[in-house]
Amino acid sequence: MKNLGGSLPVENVQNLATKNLNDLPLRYIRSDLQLDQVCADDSFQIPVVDMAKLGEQNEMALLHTACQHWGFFQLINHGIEEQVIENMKKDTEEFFKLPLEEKMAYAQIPNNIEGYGQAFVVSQHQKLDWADMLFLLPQPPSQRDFRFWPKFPISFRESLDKYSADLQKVTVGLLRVMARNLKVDPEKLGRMFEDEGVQGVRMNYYPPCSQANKVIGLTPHSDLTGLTLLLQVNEVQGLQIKKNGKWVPIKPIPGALIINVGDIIEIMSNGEYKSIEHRAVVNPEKERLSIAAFHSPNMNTMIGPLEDLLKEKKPIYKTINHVEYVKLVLATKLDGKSLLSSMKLD
Ligand SMILES: O=C(O)CCC(=O)C(=O)O
Repeated sequence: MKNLGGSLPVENVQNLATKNLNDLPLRYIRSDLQLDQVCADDSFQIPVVDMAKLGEQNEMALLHTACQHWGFFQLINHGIEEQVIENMKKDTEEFFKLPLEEKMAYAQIPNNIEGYGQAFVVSQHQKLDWADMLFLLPQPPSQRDFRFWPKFPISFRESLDKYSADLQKVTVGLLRVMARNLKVDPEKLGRMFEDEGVQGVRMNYYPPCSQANKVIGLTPHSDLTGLTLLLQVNEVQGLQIKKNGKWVPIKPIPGALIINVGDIIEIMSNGEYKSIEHRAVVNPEKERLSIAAFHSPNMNTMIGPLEDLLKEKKPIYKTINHVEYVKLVLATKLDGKSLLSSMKLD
């Protein structure tokens, strides 16, 4: 993942938020977004899938429809020990509490996607998100770049190592069931994500903002990778997903992981599964933290519809190699589903 592109350095938002400015810098004012089109129906929620029951037909069918119609679901009984999750949450919170100078020791550098800063900034004029993040690539372990891995809190590296490996297993387990639902070879799909599969972990810190209704924590986007496993770190909600033209606020179930289909799985499933736009809004009084783990197949995998699916249907997406795909991702401003459109065949 080195030398394929990076993000431009921008002001630290956590620091900016402490200044309590009356006039926010213009780059954060998001008059370009419709921040208010939020679904008012509280009962409208994403499906809940029980991983312990995925051997049963009913639960498999629930997973299938969740991927087809929502692109999002909450996963309960995923089998990751509570302590592993708690350690990861605690160490992420501790990292963002460090003084700015200490965090800046892990700042992004040119032409590299890892590190502390803001992702997907490709121009000096681009609007910015009200958040900072730390992005690391824990999988495959041979590719780890420890320059960006915090040394403090002292347990951070061990916590991430364990959390990352456990998430990878859950991902592969889910993909095998998805493959059976799609009637493609589960072993083949599983191995693409298991053998040298790529995992990026993004720890998000959204500071409070007194003018929260004018800014956005994370620009609307669909995930450019395969499958995302998201963990809500503290009690403050903020994730919203787009459904029927409205933004639906997600209420995380304690202990559950929020899973979403990314662009690569939409492409591999030849459009059967949907990679859905989502965004994060900011709270006026409280900070919010989340940890998103993005899973992609290994770098030798061709990104395109799975061969098994093309026996009966025509491809609706192009096939390109993974390195080209990553280059395309890094040259693109995070913007709705623009990358997926550029992968569409006419
Ligand atoms: O903070 C959230 O809930 C969403 C995070 C997310 O979508 C991302 O990091 O890509």
